[in-house]
Amino acid sequence: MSAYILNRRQFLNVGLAAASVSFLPSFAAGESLADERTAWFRAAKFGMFIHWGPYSLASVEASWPIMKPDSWGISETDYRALPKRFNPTKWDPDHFIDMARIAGQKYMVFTTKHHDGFCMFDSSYTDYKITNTPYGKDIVKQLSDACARRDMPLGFYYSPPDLNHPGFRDTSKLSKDNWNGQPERYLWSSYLDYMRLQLTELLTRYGDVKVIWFDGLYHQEKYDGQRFLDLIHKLQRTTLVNDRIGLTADYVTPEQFIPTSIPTKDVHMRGADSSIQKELRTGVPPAADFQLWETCMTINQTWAYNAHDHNYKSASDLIRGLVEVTSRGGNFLLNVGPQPDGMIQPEFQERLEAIGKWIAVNGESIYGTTFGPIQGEKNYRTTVKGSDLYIHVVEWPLTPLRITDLKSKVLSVHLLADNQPLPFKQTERDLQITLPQEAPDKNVSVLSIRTL
Ligand code: FHN
Repeated sequence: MSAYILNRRQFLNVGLAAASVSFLPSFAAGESLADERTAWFRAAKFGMFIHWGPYSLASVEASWPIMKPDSWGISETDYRALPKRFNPTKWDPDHFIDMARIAGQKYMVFTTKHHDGFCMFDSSYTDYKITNTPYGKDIVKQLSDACARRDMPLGFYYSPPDLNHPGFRDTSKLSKDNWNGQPERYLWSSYLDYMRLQLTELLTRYGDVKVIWFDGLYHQEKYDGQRFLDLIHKLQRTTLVNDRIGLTADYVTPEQFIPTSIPTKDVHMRGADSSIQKELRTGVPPAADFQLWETCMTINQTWAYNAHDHNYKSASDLIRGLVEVTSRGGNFLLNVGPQPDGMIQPEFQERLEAIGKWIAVNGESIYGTTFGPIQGEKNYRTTVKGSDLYIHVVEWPLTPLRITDLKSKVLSVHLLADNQPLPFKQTERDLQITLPQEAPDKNVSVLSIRTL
């Protein structure tokens, strides 16, 4: 496989098939080409997605019950009546920040408005909002104030589809009939103006907004995304924008799947469309081709709180997912759907705590790293940070671990689990690391290889 010279410091990547690696004391691949705007995001790696609204009262998905009513067993009338009894008395934003910190999640993205159009913030442009519920307070303000006070980066999910706005669709009909929106109607421009006003509220009333996480669903060109990208940059230059308003902006967002190789700019990852995998290049791309990305994923199968959905991923699955994502240079946005009382369900808390325990030991191999120079190996993944290479062993081998064509001089190899140095032998051709019989971590055991 061919090697790529990245730039004057020659961060040499070699192809995956040889499973060889040669790297020089260097920077994270791609570092030199990304701007400082994304530096915090690229370092943070692991975030908390929060899907929350009155729909949590009914244990149904956000918005989809009125878009596809057959799947959810609640009428549009009943769904739209839910805000009348939404009163999350146990809601405490500090509890969510604590939970994110325990899990090792370094940023949060919160649903300010999902497709149903209900606003979890006190928008001046609609009555369909949190301050018109028994709860009565601006939940987005409470969360943004707490995040500012505790230095937790916060982004806002904002849905361009808005089933409640008469400019988005003919609201005399049921949502199931026209939930994709009706840009052909004369009222469409009034809806885009409404979006502009609400995005201005979100970017001027709630402090430092780290991300606007659009979720445009289909035919996103109808939203004139560039107009909103310009607005966001005018109001907060450093706010990152994802790829779901019809243009790529800062990063792409594979949903509920992890790309099998490192995403590159020539292959646009279309949100939930995992079929894109076949178009992905294999191997290690030149830094200039690397496409910043973030996989978003649920812990069970529902984005919103759903008491009937017990299809939980194990903590081990989620830790493995974090390793898979970061080994290809991505971020992992793991979702919680809070209960109607404002608490996080115990099954989610258990998993977040387990991930946090793993990260407490192995976090240096995740945070601030980027994709490793070895890709496609069966029993290990790699990340890199400066001149340190991390080997995430996912299947503990019986024989010594062998890495070929390592040009750099290895100074030390040790296990992150117990900081114990491991015996190794380096020749021109390869590096052989003698591993203990048993894997030190039942999930993923990590080696740190320090080089000259
Ligand atoms: O329809 C939404 C869904 O409810 C959820 O918000 C996900 C999260 O990325 N996005 C859309 C489905 O692709």
